[in-house]
Amino acid sequence: MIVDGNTTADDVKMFLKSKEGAFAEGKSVALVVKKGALTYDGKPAYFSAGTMSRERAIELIADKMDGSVFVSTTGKASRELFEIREKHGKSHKTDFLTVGSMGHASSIALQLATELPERRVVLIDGDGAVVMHMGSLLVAAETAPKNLIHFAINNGVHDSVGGMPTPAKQKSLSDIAAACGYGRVFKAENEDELSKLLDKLSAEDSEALTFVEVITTRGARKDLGRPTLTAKENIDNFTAFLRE
Ligand SMILES: Cc1ncc(C[n+]2csc(CCOP(=O)(O)OP(=O)(O)O)c2C)c(N)n1
Repeated sequence: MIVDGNTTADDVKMFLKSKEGAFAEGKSVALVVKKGALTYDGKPAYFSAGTMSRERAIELIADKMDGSVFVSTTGKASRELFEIREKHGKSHKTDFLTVGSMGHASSIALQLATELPERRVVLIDGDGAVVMHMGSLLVAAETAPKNLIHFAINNGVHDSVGGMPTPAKQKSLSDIAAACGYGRVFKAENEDELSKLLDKLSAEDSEALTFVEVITTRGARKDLGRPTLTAKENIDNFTAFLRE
């Protein structure tokens, strides 16, 4: 069934009723929902105390942590990192963009940091992604590679897919990371704080697994594009870079 702006709740109910036989036989039934078919009159409660955009935060992290191995989370964060590299004339080979598997960037970065103790691994995560696989925080804290810096961009929403609030709104991810056992935890609420913290982190040899919660605004540039390299090209270039 195709659901569009003219479909009523009764149409859907009747359709599902007509498929009871198929359900009883264990068959699959599909409802395809057209863009714009669903509306919502309620007002979500947003939290965003931030003044800096996610893209600016990622630009600062990419710039000041230059020379690191990067892993970025699913969605617009990875698209922004890709465009930042283009803008700065930098190679994409240092960056693993986690396509599709939201929440897994942290486990990918953890394993990389464990396997590559001589390299600094920078993880750019999202609050929705942290919430989705929060157990990974405990695993990371137990493994505790001191060459991993876990940045969690907290805009309070699933920005990449329409901006629905995440359960992380008004919760402190940095407090949660500390409670999970991360060795060092920071929170940057604006560009100045992030910039100063990055200067400190980039200049030192880290002694502990580090978590940085970065508070940002919601939303992205209207003209944000998509990576022009395929996921296969990304992984091929990235693995070649790791072997260098
Ligand atoms: C397992 C899985 N569930 C859902 C999605 C769809 N999805 C892609 S990005 C995203 C939102 C990510 O939210 P957050 O981590 O807060 O980052 P933001 O988009 O706010 O930068 C969702 C739900 C997905 N790719 N994979």
